Amino acid sequence: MLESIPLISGTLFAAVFGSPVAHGKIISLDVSAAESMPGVKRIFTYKDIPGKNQIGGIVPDEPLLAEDEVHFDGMPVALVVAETQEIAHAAVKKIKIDIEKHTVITDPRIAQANGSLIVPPRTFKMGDSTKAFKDCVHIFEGTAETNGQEHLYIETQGAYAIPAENSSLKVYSSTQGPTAVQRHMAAVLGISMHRLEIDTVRLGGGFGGKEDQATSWAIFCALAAWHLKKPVKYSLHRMEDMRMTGKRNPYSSDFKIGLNADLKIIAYEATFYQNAGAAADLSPAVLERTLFHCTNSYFVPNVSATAYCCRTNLPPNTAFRGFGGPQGMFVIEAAIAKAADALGITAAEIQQKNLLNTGDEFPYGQKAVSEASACWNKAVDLYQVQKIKNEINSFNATNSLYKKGISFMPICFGISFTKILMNQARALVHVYMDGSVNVSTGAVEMGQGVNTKMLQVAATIFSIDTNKVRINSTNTYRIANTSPSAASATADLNGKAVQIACEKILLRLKQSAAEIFKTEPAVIDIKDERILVHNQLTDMTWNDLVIATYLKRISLSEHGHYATPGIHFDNTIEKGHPFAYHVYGTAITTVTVDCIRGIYEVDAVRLVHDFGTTMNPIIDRGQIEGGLVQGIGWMTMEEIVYDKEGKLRSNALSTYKVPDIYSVPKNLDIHFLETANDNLAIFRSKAVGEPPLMYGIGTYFALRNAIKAFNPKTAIAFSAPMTPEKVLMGLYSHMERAEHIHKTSVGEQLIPD
Ligand code: LUZ
Ligand code: MOS
Repeated sequence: MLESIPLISGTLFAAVFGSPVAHGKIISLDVSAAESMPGVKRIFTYKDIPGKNQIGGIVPDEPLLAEDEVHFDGMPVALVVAETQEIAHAAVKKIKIDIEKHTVITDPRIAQANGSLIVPPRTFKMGDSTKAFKDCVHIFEGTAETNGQEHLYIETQGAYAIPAENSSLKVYSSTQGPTAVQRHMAAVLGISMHRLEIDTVRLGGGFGGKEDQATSWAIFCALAAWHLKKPVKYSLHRMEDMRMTGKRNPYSSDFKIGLNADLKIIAYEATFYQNAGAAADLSPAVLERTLFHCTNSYFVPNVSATAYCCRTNLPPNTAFRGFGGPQGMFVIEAAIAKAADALGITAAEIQQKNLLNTGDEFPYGQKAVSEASACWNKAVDLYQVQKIKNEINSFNATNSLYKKGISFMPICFGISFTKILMNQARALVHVYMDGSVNVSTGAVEMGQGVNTKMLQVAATIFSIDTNKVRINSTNTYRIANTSPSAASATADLNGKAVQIACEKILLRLKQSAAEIFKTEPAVIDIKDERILVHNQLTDMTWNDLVIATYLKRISLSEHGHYATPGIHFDNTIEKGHPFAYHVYGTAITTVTVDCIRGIYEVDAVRLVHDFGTTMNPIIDRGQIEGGLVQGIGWMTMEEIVYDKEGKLRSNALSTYKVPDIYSVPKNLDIHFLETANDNLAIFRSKAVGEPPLMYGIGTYFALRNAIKAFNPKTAIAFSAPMTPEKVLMGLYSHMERAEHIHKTSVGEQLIPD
């Protein structure tokens, strides 16, 4: 987005000096050499902050600029402002700092053992798991690990701050949450929010990485612009962005699962150690969603799940598509896989028997309106699963260097911000006298297509051509107190606000037409820009009615407000009805593993997804495709590596592998399960942003099954991502298999088709 905003001449450029040490006490900071470089305008430290040096959203534990301690490698210490971006970066290298090093903790379990928690632990409980385990025939315990994930939005973090009239600022920010930027900027500058116009045109991707973490970069620009009275821009270099910003929270977890003789899961216990990094950021909320989704798509009558938000010396980890949900789901899928291994059956047998039914209770008290079995059964029939299984079995029986694996991945994701108050949105709709319509909402377009959906809502309510509607940038002067575009809920919340505003204007237009036709508003309709009376076409068009209404001095503008009804949650008892509805689906994944090299391909992902009644199949399909591939990346190749000193080793795209076109499943089938249940989705078109990421978990378990086909005794740990290195180790954890390879006969099919 920043690239599309023309630069004002005289614009200065910023760059941050980040701590070279992950934990320590600052003894001295010397910026003199940097400050005297030609082209450097000024260097700012925390001492230059007019208001509060604090940007923590949930917990006030995050200074904008370090004062006397540093808590992660790359933590901002000073801000350089220069005539060019190159000079700013060169000056950063001339800053000298002396730090007394303290112990660096990167492991959440060590942090927890040291009592280093950001918020007190939370426990979700239903039934009595301790008692229920006594009735279980089969009990299995284990651990599971999921690593972090780099957001890798194509557009890095950045902002452009421009001094405006009367001690105010206009700040273009690549943020999912313009209000979060405005609120923290006001506090740091010590001014009121009404002086800060944050404007967001569209982002080159967010994925959660700009829900909270866009704020600091916008404030850096604003701080410099405020002091220097000049426009200041900062678009991070990719390596700055990777080093200084937080990622998906890694988790280390323990599980215990108990089944009865019929393979019903009777009891489940889990302990989640969340690696939050050096500050709270959104981690306490992410932690909560892990608990909400700890039983995924299954009904378990006795559950006890505890989660620890552990402070470590990594950059503060944050929201990432799924927001802790995927981390929780991976653990119960690992528990089921472990049980299936021990019982000599497929995980699918256990999964299928335990799918949620309508009326079943989640551990947090809400009752399910479930499409879990509908999605699963449809997938089994539509994709002829028995045939796929037979093909895999015969392939595996006749190939020893390649093995195939299959998995099922049912998903269930709750739609609404888990913080009830965030489930509100507003829209401002103007109908101009020429019949064109301008819509502003709190929704931020970041490639997910929300602006197109907002446009569809307005055009549908008015029954006018979409060319008549324009969606504005997201701007804090037009729409106030917005929730971030997050939680898959943006189209629902803002779409409903657009709907409310448009319906109010529509009613006035109908009243106006009724006066003209000397009848009742109830018999007036607008269809395809024509006015109907008693379902009879008239000569009057949309444009005629608009101008006639304006001439009667009737308002053609409206501000709509929507707050999701019926949701509540009491966190003193951890029970309530926090979600407007749930989204369901099932993915069937098949993979082929090269058993010499450890590399693999995803042959096919065939899924059935609960869209409700989609309002835009092209956008929704795009969300499924993107989410799935992003989930496959998280589960297979994307490996974040911090060393013991807390330094990011996977700090560029040469050392951090993300999915490319070759990682996309060779075959991708998406079936739209159309469900017509009344729900709180906009036009009953269910939220689609985050849920598909979790289908990627299926790839992990399909790979594990392929490894088992080669080496049934493999001791492979539940540790994602399943990189080719881990696959190789899994394949050869028993050396007798090497002999098997030598026996491969000439002429055997080496390359699968
Ligand atoms: N952000 C947030 C989210 O602040 N609260 C949530 O519940 C949430 N869920 C998913 C993604 N982002
Ligand atoms: Mo998000 S993880 O919906 O910002």
